[in-house]
Amino acid sequence: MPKRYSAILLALTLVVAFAVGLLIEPSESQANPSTGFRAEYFNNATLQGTPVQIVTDDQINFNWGTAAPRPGINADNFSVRWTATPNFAQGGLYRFRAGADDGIRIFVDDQLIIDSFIAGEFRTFTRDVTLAAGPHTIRVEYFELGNLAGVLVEWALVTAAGDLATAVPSLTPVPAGTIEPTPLGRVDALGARWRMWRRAC
Ligand SMILES: [Ca+2]
Ligand SMILES: [Ca+2]
Repeated sequence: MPKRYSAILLALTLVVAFAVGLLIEPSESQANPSTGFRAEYFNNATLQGTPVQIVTDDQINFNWGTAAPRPGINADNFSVRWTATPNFAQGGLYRFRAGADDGIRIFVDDQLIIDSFIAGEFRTFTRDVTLAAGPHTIRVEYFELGNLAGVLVEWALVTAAGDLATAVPSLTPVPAGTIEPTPLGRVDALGARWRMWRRAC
């Protein structure tokens, strides 16, 4: 093939590759609904009774160590129910990822999609769910029995090309003065598992 045609072919290939690249560009994570999550905190591990506090959490991304999640909430034996109804602008396959110490279960439109509402060290879960465009209610129930506590939930659209949209929420800021110092080794242990998980996903 003459050199000139090779150059044109290469240029065309690059243009097409660029256009395809634009099409499969990861969409933004929806781990952070614009309205945040309604968060109900209970001073028992079973979501029983009236919540002690109802607040808005921007994200579900907490690494509490051995500290209490909020002033007035137990460091052990507490539970939280987060609810949000974000609008999914695009229908398709969504990948939900979660990690928790201790127990977690996640409902999408009242359908249980991740179920590990049992005591245990930090562990991770992934579940793919097909969602039509429009609002869907996400409900996350979590409990902490003792020792370390942390929870992370995020989801992202799996694109047509099979790529997973990047879903890396930043750490939710913790109000100053609400978290007591935590033994470093314990935090590091949870943090290391956290980082391993983030790399693995
Ligand atoms: Ca604890
Ligand atoms: Ca725990």
